[in-house]
Amino acid sequence: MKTPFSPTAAALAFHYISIMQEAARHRLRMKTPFSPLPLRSPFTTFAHMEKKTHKSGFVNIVGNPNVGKSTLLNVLVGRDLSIITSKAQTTRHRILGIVSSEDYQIVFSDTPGIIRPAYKLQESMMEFVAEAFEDADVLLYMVEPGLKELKDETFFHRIENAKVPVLLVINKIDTIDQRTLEAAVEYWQARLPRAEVVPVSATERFNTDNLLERIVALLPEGPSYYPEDALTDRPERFFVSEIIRQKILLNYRKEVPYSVEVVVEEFVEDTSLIRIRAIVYVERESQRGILIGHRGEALKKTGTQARMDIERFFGKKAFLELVVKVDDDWRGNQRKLRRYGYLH
Ligand SMILES: Nc1nc2c(ncn2[C@@H]2O[C@H](COP(=O)(O)OP(=O)(O)OP(=O)(O)O)[C@@H](O)[C@H]2O)c(=O)[nH]1
Ligand SMILES: [Mg+2]
Repeated sequence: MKTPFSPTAAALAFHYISIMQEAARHRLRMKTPFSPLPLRSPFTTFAHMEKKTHKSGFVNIVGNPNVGKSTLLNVLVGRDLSIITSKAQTTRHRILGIVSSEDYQIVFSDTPGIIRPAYKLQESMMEFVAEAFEDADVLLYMVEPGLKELKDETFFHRIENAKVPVLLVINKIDTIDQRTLEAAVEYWQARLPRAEVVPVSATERFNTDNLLERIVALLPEGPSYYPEDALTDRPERFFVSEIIRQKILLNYRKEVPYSVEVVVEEFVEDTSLIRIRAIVYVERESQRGILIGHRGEALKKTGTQARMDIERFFGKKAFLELVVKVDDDWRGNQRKLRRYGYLH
């Protein structure tokens, strides 16, 4: 069942009840592969021959760290393009996810969570966010329950004064009750009166179909930017390095994962196997030791986990070699950041 979108707080709260009642059925449905794209009919009908307007545009997801931006991108695109962890600052790049149908093409952008930069890498990350403000046709400003404001006021002003439609997406509504949701909706409607408030749960896929419908309604008319079968702008190596970095974020603590950059040196694919050699750069010798661990066990575990995800991602067996090297202070060095693709 589809929950009709309504921008008013009372109606949203009402629909929220029915959303929650649909939860069990929804979860069942999600056991089948998720496809956000309308399936094409193999038959030509007159309806297909009618001249319809085509819509297209950039829909850029911005917000605080850890609110679920990458989770939403993956749900809307229907593929795990962006890595997800419970740690803040998981995403470091702007990552495109493209959804095409006969009537529209949406180019979604996942972006790093907005922070006050403390070092050059974070400055570059905030540049990617700034670019996402520049070229958006629709802005998705994502928040989570708890009403945390953006760390950077200038970004908030840009949302307030945006010339394009803003959808204020309250994510993680599975974690709150109805009264809290109502209060959150009222708060955000008062705080950003020009934005449309859309509560969702990305992990539970509550209301994400309606969000997609709203996005399509707000898209400008225009031709596709990318070929219809394009899924992203990133090469295969990027996804390999991100999967490895995700396992490092999950397996190591404190500053270690944030000091890591992964470079895929070799990616050779034949009919049955992908051979990958990746270098994991850290900033100091002590971090190298931590990464490798006692008798290399920590690195081995990370490598195995990464290989399994790489195999799932590409649908093929993989051989993964990980090498750890030190690259002093790379996060604060302009030249090195350029080499790693953080500067244009
Ligand atoms: N309960 C709940 N958790 C969610 C939901 N969406 C995302 N999460 C969790 O929130 C955490 C952060 O998710 P991400 O998608 O990595 O968040 P992000 O905004 O991309 O984070 P950064 O890249 O660090 O800015 C993960 O543990 C997700 O599983 C949701 O709808 N409900
Ligand atoms: Mg992210």
